Amino acid sequence: MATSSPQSTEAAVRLFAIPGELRSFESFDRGHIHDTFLSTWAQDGVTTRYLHQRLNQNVFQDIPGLMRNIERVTGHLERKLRDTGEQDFRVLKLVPTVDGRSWSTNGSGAWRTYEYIENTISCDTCSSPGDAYEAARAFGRFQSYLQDLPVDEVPETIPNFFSSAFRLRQFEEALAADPMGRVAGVEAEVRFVRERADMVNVIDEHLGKGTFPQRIVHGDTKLNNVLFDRDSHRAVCVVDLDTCMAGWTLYDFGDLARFTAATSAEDERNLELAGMDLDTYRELVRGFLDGAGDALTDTERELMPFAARLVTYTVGLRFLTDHIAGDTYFKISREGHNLDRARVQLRMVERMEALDDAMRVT
Ligand code: GN1
Ligand code: MG
Repeated sequence: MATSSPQSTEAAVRLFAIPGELRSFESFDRGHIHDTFLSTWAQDGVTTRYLHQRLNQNVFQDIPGLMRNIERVTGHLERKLRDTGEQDFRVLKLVPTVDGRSWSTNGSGAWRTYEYIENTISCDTCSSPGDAYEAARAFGRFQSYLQDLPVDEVPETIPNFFSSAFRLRQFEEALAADPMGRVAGVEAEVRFVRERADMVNVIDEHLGKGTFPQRIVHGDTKLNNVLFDRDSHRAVCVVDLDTCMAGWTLYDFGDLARFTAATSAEDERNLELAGMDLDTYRELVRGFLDGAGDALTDTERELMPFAARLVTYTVGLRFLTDHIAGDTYFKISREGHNLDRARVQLRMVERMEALDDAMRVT
């Protein structure tokens, strides 16, 4: 994706109906997919900030569908919180364009804008077990609020996004094509992945049999997708609604464990540091169950440790596939970045296998 110049970024920011005068804008480094910017506006002595994103159209080929989903989800959550009177949880608010739409395009791409939520912080690691609990409860609550929104109203915008079996097929295709000649350098990882290929069908089989239903999930439950109140460290908002669509409940729990219970950064190069922290994992279980309430069936509870392993395996597979395919999907900032990310995930899977008994949810 071409980078956007300051001029085109400014022009994009001005596509939105923001009152006041634009004072400044800066790049705001977030995630592996979109380009994010923060702008500051002044009106009557008050400054207000906004978050703008240039959407990655290589990853999201159906931008109207993506934005329609986000409108539906934020609208539903707003109504829900209004009806229940809960005031400790906030919903992302889209800022309309000057012609009243939720997104727009200019020469540099497709753009959307959110109100920036002040006095909050996002974290890449937990500063206490309480952070893990809070984040998990927030994602659990988020999912439970969406339970009564029919899944066909928030369809997949990236086909098969949550299907591990599909991810394995993409991996095998990349291996066979080997466009960069990188397969020879990842033999151990390929073996590791193939030895565990059986895992990928388990969830699809349950969904097929109807053991548990498809539900609308968040789909990217990294710790840094929760905003914490700066002072109290209570979780106040769940952000990054791009992958909020029809999926399986435990994907959210699994991805939460993958990222938040990790003992290292997602892209750590020293694999000695990679692994999973059991105490953090247990806080995540407790928080997610408290937040999701009775939404989970008994089978889903039993599958929580498996989901953690499967999602970690699947995201590892995606990073490895992208490394082999030539880094066309995830943004990278160094050579071998996707391979480093993949190796951390696979090491975590190994640790989770060893901890399987201890990870059980009783
Ligand atoms: C991507 O860009 P970010 O960090 O929000 C990806 C997720 C992965 C994650 C891995 C649309 O999310 O699925 O789990 O990277 N998002 C998409 O860190 O593919
Ligand atoms: Mg995301």
